[in-house]
Amino acid sequence: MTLDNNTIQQLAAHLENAELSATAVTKITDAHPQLDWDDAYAIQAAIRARKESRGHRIAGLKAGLTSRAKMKQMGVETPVFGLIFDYMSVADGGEIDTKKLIHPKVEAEIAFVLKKALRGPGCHVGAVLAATDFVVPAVEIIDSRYENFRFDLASVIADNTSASRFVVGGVARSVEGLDLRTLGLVMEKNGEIVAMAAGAAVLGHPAVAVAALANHLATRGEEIPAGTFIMSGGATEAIPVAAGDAISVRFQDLGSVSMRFV
Ligand code: 0L1
Ligand code: MG
Repeated sequence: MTLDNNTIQQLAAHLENAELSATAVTKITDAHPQLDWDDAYAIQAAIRARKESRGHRIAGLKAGLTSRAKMKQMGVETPVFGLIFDYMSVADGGEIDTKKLIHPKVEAEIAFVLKKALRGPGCHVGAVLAATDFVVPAVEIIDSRYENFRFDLASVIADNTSASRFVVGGVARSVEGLDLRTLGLVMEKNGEIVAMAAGAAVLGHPAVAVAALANHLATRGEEIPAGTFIMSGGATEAIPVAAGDAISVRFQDLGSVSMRFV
């Protein structure tokens, strides 16, 4: 860690205010070039504490930057992990108010719900599948608080990995008999296909992203508790959306997820 607690709290307030007022800011490493990943996760934890002190609750966890397409799009090489809060949930087929967001993008993701806790180190695909209650199709709406989505990994971790909204739809399915690597998905924006992928786009198997999250939490002495909802990361690149757009994603074997931006 390179930052003192006062600076961590100030940066958490700065980034959370940017989120809540839908105002873009410059990446925080411009003013704090020495900021490391421990500082960044400490800022993320301080944002969590701010939200919980106002009565919000964690709704799940997320892995981000887990597909080649996303890594290439953002010019990075490593997954990141973030927090999903209750107020970010939008019903399937629901409306998302773009006035509350800066520059939203959508990502199609396979989400896991655990029936058993997962603890690293050494967590792997087999352990994740054995601990999974069911998978569901989801769309994450990311909204980096940084101008023009211009950031480095430390800045984006501190910004809670751009978490903004999420929509769960389709059907919940046990992983038994499902091959999550070959499970295909097609995203349409206003009726036109804008992205296609298979589950293997996420680190070879979406359960690898969940294992990576468990192994990341183990370095902090934490686990993923039973019952946790986890978004495994966008299989495609992120697609920009604006008021008037309708998004629908069809997932093989899992049904579809849709939403409108107003
Ligand atoms: O969920 C994600 O993959 C987003 C990670 C943060 C980077 C971004 O805003 O694109
Ligand atoms: Mg995502």
